Amino acid sequence: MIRRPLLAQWAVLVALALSTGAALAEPTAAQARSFIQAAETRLEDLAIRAQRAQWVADNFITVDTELISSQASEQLIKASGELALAARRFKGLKLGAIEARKLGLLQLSGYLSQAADRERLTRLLAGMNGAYGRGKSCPQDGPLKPATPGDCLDLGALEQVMAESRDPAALKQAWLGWHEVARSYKDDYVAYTALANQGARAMGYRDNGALWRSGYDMPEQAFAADMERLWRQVQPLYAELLRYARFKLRQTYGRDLVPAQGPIPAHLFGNLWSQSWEYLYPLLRPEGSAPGFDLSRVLAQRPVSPKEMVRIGEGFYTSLGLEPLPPSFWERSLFVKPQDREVVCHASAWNLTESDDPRIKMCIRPTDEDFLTIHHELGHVYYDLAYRQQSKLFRAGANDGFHEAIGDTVALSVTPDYLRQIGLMSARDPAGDDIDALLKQALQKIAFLPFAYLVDQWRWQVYGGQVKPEDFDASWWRLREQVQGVSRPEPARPGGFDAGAKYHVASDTSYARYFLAHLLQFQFHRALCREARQTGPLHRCSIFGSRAAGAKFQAMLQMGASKPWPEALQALTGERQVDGGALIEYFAPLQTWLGRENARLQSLDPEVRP
Ligand code: X8Z
Ligand code: ZN
Repeated sequence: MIRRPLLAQWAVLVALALSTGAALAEPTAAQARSFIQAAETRLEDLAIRAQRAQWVADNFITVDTELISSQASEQLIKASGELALAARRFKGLKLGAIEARKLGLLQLSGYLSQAADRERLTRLLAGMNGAYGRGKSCPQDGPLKPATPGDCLDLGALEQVMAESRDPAALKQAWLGWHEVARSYKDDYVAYTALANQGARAMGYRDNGALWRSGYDMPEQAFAADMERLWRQVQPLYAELLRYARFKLRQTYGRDLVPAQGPIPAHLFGNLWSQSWEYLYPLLRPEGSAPGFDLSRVLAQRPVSPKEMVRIGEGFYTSLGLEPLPPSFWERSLFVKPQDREVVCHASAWNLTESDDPRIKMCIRPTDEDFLTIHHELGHVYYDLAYRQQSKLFRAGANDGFHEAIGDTVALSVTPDYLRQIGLMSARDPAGDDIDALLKQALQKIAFLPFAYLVDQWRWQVYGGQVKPEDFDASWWRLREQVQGVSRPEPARPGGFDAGAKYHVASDTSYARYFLAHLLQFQFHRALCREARQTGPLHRCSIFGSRAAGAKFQAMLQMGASKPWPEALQALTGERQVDGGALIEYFAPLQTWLGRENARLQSLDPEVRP
């Protein structure tokens, strides 16, 4: 990235030359090595400071914590930008594979030369993050009108309405209420993306989207093409599921609300973003099937406390031979939503030293959904712990999709058999049949794919300048209608920012990672089941208690980002490409069933075209 003021650029290069005692013009391999070492030390220190400040800001949302956090982030992006720029000096030098990889990783950063720009960027980001965390809807009438006038619903309460209510008016009100929140930070997002682009361009990237796409050990255009290939591979399975959902939603909500063709209103999927449809399960259950096991009911009835839920999650990892979490994890994590202050409840995992201060932050409720999210977050924690012996630049996932896939892989092994083994389910509890279980799983994993695909399709267009601020909503809904098949519950009003109602847009976290993770986790699961000598169908396999699977998993986790990701994938699975084949194999019995069931439902509801 380019354009730090020439003077400052010069100062860095001179400092570098002085520190190594060499001429500026001809950098040597030895200089490159000492540059990398100094860079790692500097980044390590600043990253920990920035994360600690953000931990506090997310746990205590106030004007001051936001400011402190953005200042610490400013120091970090200053350093990473300067180092990215300085790393380019070694281009073309013959180096070992490790040094060359580290120099490449260092350049995956934007560069803003002006302190004022960096400060603005980090302030805007901390502000949006805080606004999202504090976001509320305060209905004055309608079905959600509170008993006490002026009471407001926070994100958790609105999500609960979406999950539990079957009243379309209440669902719509909750949906619209949450989507209003982002309107307040649309201008900030516009200003933020302009600065991020400026930083990316200064490092020679076309825009910040190109910078994001460059983090996958292949040319950025190849990554975009790969995403499209993968979406095409799994799209037919999604289309079958959506078709099935359409028939069933028409039965529940009527033919006026759920059209025979074209997009279905987004507020009917049990989730504010229609990204996971698990709460539709009671409506979509296969007719005549025995109800499956309801983990949420057991967790709430026993009751199992949030901390115990995390302990159970830890128990899965230790059964694979991974280490127990340190005492500090239990002391410092946030498991329960505090009543007396604002926090960012969106679940996250943290590591606040270079090695051994892992934490999670979650507002845990006793639900199946949160139980699985705990496994997801612990996946991040165990990845962090596994690669702690690596040097700073390699202390990361093989790519960000890997990081998101680890815990989900483990959660795929949370089967009825496993729940019986640990006593959460009794021998008498019905396990439900396979189709029932697969449908439940598909409502999370398959329903998620188009959403996970489109979030960054949209952001790449924003960063690329193809989508202008005045078209944010129109372009967002074009994609959601085309890819996901869902529509806005009512026409957008000018100045809205529906994409910003998603945490990852407000916090500028890339989302392609989750799309990759949803394919990778099935590849990992298939390989680990093989390792655990499980020969049955993939959806019944649990690797619980398999040291062999654990060792194989751990071997990949320990690699961190030290090798291009295809090597990490190969170490675990023998494959070198992300591929939807394992997911398709997992859901094969359901796909066959959906085909038959959709044909049957179509004969009952012929308005819906084949
Ligand atoms: O954000 C998350 C995790 C934290 S990395 C809870 N997820 C995505 C989301 O909530 O939108 C997990 C699945 C997708
Ligand atoms: Zn995650």
